[in-house]
Amino acid sequence: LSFFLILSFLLTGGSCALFAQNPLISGQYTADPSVRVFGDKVYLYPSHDIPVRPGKGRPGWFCMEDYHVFSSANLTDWTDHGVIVSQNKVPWVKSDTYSMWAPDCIFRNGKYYFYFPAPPADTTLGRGFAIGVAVSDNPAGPFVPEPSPIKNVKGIDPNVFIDKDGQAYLYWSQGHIYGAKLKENMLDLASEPVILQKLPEKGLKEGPYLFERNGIYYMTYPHVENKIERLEYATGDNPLGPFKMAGVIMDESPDGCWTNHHSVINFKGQWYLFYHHNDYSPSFDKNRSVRLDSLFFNADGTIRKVVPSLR
Ligand code: FUB
Repeated sequence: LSFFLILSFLLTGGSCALFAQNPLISGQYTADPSVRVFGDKVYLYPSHDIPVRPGKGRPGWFCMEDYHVFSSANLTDWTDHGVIVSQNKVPWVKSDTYSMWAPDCIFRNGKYYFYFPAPPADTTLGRGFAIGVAVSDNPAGPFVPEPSPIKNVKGIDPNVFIDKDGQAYLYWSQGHIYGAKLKENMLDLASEPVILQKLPEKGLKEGPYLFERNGIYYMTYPHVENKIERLEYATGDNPLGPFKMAGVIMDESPDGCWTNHHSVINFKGQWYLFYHHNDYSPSFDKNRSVRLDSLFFNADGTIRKVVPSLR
């Protein structure tokens, strides 16, 4: 094992992959991994891609009707805790759209808040996606959805960050990446949404994920300029920016999957990047599976590019 670790370390310029069991979950598709450390376990909140069937979803497009949560104490053995939220059990969601896209979850004041985007049934809320919250006493659920989506938020890919001073922020995407402060109740905005400044202007940016390390705020996001998404990051000294483009975390996939979507955690002193690829569905890139690789920083806080580990 140590021979392969040293070889991998040399071949990847230091960003060696410590896990060889990618993709992490078999038996169902998992995408858009939002991963959190709660207590001594890691919780994975992915989207749940399912194959399109007659009457279920739009051919050639993403199809998702619910969310599962998985947990692991060692990043190798994962327990599926089952469905935590489904489209036909959320009062405000248009229940036949199969568009339960990328979620996130966070802990505050004894409760777990699960954020998810979906098209609303109420047409006065406009076309496209709204973002709602479901609340639980336990990271594995049961989660109870709020009756309405968050006011003043239109878009997908919610991400929540709580700063050291206790202020919570919600990020989401709608072409650009938006951010706003959240109230203490974690259910309402506490400030007007702003487009985060100084991220690349051209090309779709989505899937924001913000984390802080040694006083640096890292805004990380998939960015597509030429058909396939690349994971990039920008840094700043404030959770709402302005940010400065700092580099690429993971290059575009060379073999097809046009989306990538990720999250970053520190677990037991090691940093990890969770992301997705269509490993179990090579001919259809909207049936994806979650992957994991170690993430390393340089002394100046820049991130070393991650080379995806192979199965
Ligand atoms: O999973 C559906 C969408 O694909 C997500 O919301 C995006 O981030 C992309 O991964």
